[in-house]
Amino acid sequence: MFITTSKLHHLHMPKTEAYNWITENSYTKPEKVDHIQQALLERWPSLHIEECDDQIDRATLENIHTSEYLNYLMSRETVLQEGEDSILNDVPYIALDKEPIAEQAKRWYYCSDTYTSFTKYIRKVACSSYNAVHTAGKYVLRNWWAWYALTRPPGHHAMPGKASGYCYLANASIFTEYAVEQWKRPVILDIDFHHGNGAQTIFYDRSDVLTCSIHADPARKFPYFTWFEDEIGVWDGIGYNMNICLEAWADEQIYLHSLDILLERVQAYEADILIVCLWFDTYQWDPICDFDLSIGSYSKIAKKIKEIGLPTLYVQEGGYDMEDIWNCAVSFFEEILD
Ligand code: SP5
Ligand code: ZN
Repeated sequence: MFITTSKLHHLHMPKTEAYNWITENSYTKPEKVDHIQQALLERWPSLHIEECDDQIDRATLENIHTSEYLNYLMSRETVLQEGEDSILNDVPYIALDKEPIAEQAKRWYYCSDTYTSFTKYIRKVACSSYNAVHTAGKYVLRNWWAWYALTRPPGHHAMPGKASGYCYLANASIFTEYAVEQWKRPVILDIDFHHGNGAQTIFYDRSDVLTCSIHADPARKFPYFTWFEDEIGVWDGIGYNMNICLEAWADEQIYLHSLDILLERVQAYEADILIVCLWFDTYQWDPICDFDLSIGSYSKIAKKIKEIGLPTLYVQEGGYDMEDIWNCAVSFFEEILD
């Protein structure tokens, strides 16, 4: 297995996020990916790591994102100060469907929550993160069996015109669209604790991409508004979106059983490339999530995914426990690399 990383991710270090009108330190720490990289290198010293910059074709992004949103991301570099994150400076508005002129109101048009901070170099950093996914993905298209995009920021909550849930560019979805252009038949399997609402929204009316997600029931957790089990797609997409929502304290047995159900659907779909939105916020000590998986659970999850036998791109999403996150990663990839 090989790894790509986003060279520029340290340029994005939001300080704060707000929740119930209370400010907390941001959970999206750069150390997260650094520690995982270090742990994987210690375990597999000859691991090949490719660092990616922000040189990515805008047309590739525009397959998924709106032009005005990409312009907004780009304009942060001139609007924001070094080290500034704007969450507390902006007054919350209910956004309507037209870009406001006032700078302090734009945030609510281009972002749907109070956790996701725009920072000065966010365009560069988000492009570098996507580039890591794109670079790894292109190897997988050539049938290399496993590449891991160890990137930051994540992507699976980003919408075509909005940032959300610490995500800015819909990394996995942008690459999936690229894979479809290359005549592939992809599946997105999202095993982050939170629902992969970006991919669901983007591919909801299509049958050329299967989207599957296991996540916390949105009746109690982010992204709250939709993404329940009865959402199975519309028009051509009916039957090509599958959600499994789990209750708090879902343990290994329940989780693996849910994964079996999704993987059965994946196999029936006869995909030729698997894109896994991966991460370890399903871990029992994650500070903002409530599932009950242990470090050893990740080997078992990896084993089931590997048994599908498809060339696989692993895309980094969430994961907020800073003590054990790299143990979870080593446990997962030990199985993949065996
Ligand atoms: C990629 C990803 O995992 N995004 C997750 C976004 C979840 N946002 C919800 C954050 C709420 C954190 N507040 C917890 C307060 C505990 N004191
Ligand atoms: Zn998550």
